[in-house]
Amino acid sequence: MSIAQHLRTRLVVVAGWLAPAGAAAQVHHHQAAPPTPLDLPMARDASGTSWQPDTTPMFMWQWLAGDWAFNLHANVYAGFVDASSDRGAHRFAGINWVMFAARHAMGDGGADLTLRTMLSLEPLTVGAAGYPLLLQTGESAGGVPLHDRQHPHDLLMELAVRARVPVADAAAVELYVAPSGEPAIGPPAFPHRFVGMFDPLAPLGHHWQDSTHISFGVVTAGVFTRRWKLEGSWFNGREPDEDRFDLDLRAPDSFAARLTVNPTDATSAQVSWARLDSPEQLEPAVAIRRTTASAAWNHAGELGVLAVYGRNDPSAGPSTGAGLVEAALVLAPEHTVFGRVELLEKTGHDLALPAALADRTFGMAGFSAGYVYDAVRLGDLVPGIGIVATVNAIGDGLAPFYGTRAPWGGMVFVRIRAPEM
Ligand SMILES: [Cu+2]
Repeated sequence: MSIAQHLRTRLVVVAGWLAPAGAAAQVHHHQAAPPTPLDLPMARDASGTSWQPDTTPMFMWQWLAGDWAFNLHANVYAGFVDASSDRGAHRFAGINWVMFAARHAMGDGGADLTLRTMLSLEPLTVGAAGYPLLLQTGESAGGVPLHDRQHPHDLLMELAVRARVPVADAAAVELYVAPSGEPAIGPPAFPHRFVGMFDPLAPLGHHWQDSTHISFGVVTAGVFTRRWKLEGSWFNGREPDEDRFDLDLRAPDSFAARLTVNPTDATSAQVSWARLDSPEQLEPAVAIRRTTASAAWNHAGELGVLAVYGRNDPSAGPSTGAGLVEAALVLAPEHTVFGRVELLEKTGHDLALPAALADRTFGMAGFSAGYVYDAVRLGDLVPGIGIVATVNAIGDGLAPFYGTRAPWGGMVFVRIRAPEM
């Protein structure tokens, strides 16, 4: 072997040894996003501290600057909402949120720190009385409980700091502190789920499932591996008040616990339990125990399905439950169809029926289908146009208040979102 050949062999061996470090340095030089604890995929991050399947597509703009990664997500709908029946109405409405996150590595061990805020202009574009949505309930306007309207989100939907620190080869801890944020209850909140990227309208059962996604004062601590996470939250359980521009901070009075499991890259499931001490401003003496279970599946970023069941057991009045199955199917980058089925119970009190019916429970169903066309070829900003229609089914007990057993509603809209990464 010549000296040149010998040297070349040595160089190849040395290069082999150096390759991992060299590759990492090169990636660093080209500004990769900071590493995540346990190498968790970024796509798993959903609203608050919740998880979704790793195969869920990420709709966002990302910048890297220094050791920081900045993400901006947006979903902005504007359109005409219509609801039939004696309790229906119609109006133009803007349904929207943007989310900005900055993530930074802490040390060399894979720990990271995330600052995140989520904002909505719905207080201006939906208005205090909300948009028409048949059988919807929850929160209030003018001191009166809202019914058949969806309340606006607050301006400051989230203002949060999250730290994740590996504590062993396969385990890490997480701490989330949020003046406005989401405690560990339920699946990812509806506006941030895969179907929520296409369907602007809120689920009728979200006050049984994930309505706590805007809570003013949340501390969550969790421990996780690559496949499961166990979390506990201590938080202010009071729902947002009618002033949608401020932070409704109160002393934490409520607790939640959640176990999330992602057994495969395409699946995520959770069970959670919460005690909301005094969620309703108009009924401060009533506490609610909430139990939820959900499972999500996303096939290759093209088909997403989520099922959730939530149950409220109040300290006064009957217990009620709400089930939901929703799905979105991306037929081609431009064409998406979606649907949602809800089966649930609400009380006469929820629906603001006459006092004699307050403690009576009414069954109801909602069947929604929709389509969105996205102009994906335009690049960095994806405008779209879409439609969603819902038919509800109600029983003889409720029909007199609606004048029909099958009230319907829907929305035609334009929509702007971030491109898929
Ligand atoms: Cu709500």
